[in-house]
Amino acid sequence: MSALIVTPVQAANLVQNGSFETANVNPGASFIGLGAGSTAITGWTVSQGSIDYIGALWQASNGSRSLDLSGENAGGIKQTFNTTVGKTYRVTFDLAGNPNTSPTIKQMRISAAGSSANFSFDITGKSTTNMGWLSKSWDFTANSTTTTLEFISLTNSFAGPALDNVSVIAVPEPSSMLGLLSLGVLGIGSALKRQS
Ligand SMILES: [Ca+2]
Repeated sequence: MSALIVTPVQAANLVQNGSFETANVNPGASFIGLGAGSTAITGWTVSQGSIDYIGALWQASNGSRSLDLSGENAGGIKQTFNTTVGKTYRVTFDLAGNPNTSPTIKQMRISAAGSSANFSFDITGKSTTNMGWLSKSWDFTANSTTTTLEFISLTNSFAGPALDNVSVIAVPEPSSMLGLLSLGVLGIGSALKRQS
């Protein structure tokens, strides 16, 4: 066989501070409420209402800090990063819900580049030490050289969807996937030729 070694390339996370670990405030063992316009969490802006920046109040999915997207009402958070027009990007994030208070079903919306999707989380059986974090993903196609990714709560209370561990990576284009596929076919073809 030919010595074609394909090294997996770790795609760069386009979002900074996606785990919400860095900020100029410290939620410590509890939490801190942040209102619309706040940029206290590095790289992120509170986009509407208010959110709670959660410290050791409950178990984060990654690191030691996470968010409740409903602070005193339905809040939101956003970040803008560079993108390539026409390219598809995959957002992954971890979703749970404030387990302390109703409603039982927490709802949120993710949006970028003019499209959006809704997600929900059921806190039944969950607690601050058993949050039940779920990994979610959603794809969008960029229509500008910069894209704003936003997560908003659709739960208008003080106990909403919990968010952590956000990343955005460029999805490999179909053409490059085809390229890899044809390389594989060529490899098999030449291997067969050598056998015969
Ligand atoms: Ca975190």
